Amino acid sequence: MTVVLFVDDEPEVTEGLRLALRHYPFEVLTADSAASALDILARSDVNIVVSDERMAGVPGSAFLTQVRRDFPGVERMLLTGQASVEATITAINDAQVFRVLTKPCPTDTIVASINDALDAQRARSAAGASVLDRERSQHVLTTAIETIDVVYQPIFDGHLRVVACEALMRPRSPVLPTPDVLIEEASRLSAQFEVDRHIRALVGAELASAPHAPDIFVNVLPESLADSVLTSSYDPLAPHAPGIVIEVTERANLSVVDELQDQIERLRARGFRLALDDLGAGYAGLASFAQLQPDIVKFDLSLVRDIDTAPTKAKLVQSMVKLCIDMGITTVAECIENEAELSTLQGLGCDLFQGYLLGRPVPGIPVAGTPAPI
Ligand code: G
Ligand code: MN
Repeated sequence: MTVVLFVDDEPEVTEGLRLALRHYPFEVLTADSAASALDILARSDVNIVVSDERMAGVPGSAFLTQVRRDFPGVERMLLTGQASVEATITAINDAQVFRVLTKPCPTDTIVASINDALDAQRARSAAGASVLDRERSQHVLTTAIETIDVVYQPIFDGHLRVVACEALMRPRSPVLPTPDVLIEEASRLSAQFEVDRHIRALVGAELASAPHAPDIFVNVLPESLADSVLTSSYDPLAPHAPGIVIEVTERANLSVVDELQDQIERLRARGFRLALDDLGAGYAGLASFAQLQPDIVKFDLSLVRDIDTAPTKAKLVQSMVKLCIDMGITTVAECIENEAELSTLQGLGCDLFQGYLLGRPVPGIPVAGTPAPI
């Protein structure tokens, strides 16, 4: 229950208020001086103090200033017959009262003012809590991002030699332990840039000491496509751009990216190539295809799995391979797990191959030209 403390040196006034509010859901406390009011505040959980100005001893505005300092969670209002300008200024500037009311004050006005003050109090504490919560979450996320390791999965050409690899993040955070949960949390906090910049920094640092590096495919979240750092000369991957393929998943809704076409042009101008990841996963597929105009497409696991025994998948891949040949686009089949899938995909004319059959993601950039272990 809301507790309201009325402070007035005339007992008729506080009794009148107690009577007026008896049918409202407020617990009414009264005090006849600032001193006894402070005593009550120290002992009870009061939500709102409503004080007279002219009282023997301490004036109401000075008393409310003290309340603000000593009991900052308690809302304050002044209820006065003759407020001087000075008293009102003190009440507003120093006591930061929620409202100044004049006597005689209709019960409705008092009740409405109490309710408004309570609403304001709740809104403030919710905002305070959410700022705190946000800061805490952001700290957890930043700490988790710092734990990220990057591993590299080799990608092979038709002769099964390494021509590229995909950089994949592996968070080591106990709180955000997988890429999916880490990305979800980053999205909730609109911190996708932070994740992707960190990964690019790790890849850039690793590339600086990898003289025989193949091309590197780096996943970026769709929101990060809009990151101006990505297209700047100081991005950690900028010096390596001709050897970098930026992967954007087909699952992405690219409409979240403002000025997508301009940004894509900037990426290309820097020398990056673009890959459409997870094609066939059944999301925005062809729309993303048209928007991104990729240099490379990667066929999703759902198309690759059991393609040797699934004629419809084989037909789909075959026609997409044909389309990609027509458009000068390189095709990659990913998530290949057995030789039957591999030989079917080779037969259908895919250009490049990736999957556990040929190589798992491991630390360190592989050397270009390394043969597959099969
Ligand atoms: O969406 P994207 O293609 O970027 O996801 C790559 C993920 O797929 C990585 O987490 C990687 O470890 C996983 N992956 C790589 N090769 C295989 C595979 O052969 N089978 C399966 N199931 N997953 C794979
Ligand atoms: Mn990928």
